[in-house]
Amino acid sequence: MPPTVALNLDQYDDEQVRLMEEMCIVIDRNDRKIGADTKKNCHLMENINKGLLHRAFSVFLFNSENKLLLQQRSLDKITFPDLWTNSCCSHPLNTALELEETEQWGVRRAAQRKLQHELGIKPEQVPLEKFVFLTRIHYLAPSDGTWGEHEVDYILIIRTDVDLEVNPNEVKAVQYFSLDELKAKFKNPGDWKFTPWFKLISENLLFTWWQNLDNLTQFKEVDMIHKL
Ligand code: DMA
Ligand code: MN
Repeated sequence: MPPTVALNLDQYDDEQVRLMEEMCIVIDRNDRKIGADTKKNCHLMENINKGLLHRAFSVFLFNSENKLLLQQRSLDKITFPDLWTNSCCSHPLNTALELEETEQWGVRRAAQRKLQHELGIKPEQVPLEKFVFLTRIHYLAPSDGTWGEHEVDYILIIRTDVDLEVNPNEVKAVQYFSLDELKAKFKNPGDWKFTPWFKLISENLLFTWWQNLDNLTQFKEVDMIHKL
């Protein structure tokens, strides 16, 4: 066995290193809590390869013209830097408020918290009741040799016009896309690269939801976990 190389975080942004100490919710394949661990441990491929799985959420924010807000992750992000992705993603933390499973209140609170942190959206503009929870997605995706994702990802849709004040430590750029514009961008990405989860969700589920934004409840699968 080769000796384990100590992980050196000095090369990364200080604030992003600090956020690696957040406590994520560790779950089993049925999304039942079995513990808690740091964001850092949850995102090391070494642990993911042993099965470590955590809870996450993905927000798809549409404006009143049915355009989807995309963000480009900042170069400071430790996982998946510089990639284009859905409006906002992160993790509910291991706190009483964000652990609450009834009506997905915990995940909704985490979404509201991170929309403010990453995009400067005031909580009043994204009330908890306004998120539509559709389904959960279980996926695994490496970022580089060291880091990756292995999550059960709660899909939250919200339709509302918001004011943005982007946090440059999190987000490099934002852009709204119509469905046709995004399809065209996927076909002709130029120098754009997309996160694996955004590609997976787009290819499998997103376009159907997008075409039915007025009737989303038919796609609610509260007990389902898609394995993508
Ligand atoms: C993690 O997102 C969640 C998903 C669904 C990939 P992230 O890396 O943007 O989390 P954070 O913003 O907390 O770093
Ligand atoms: Mn994660």
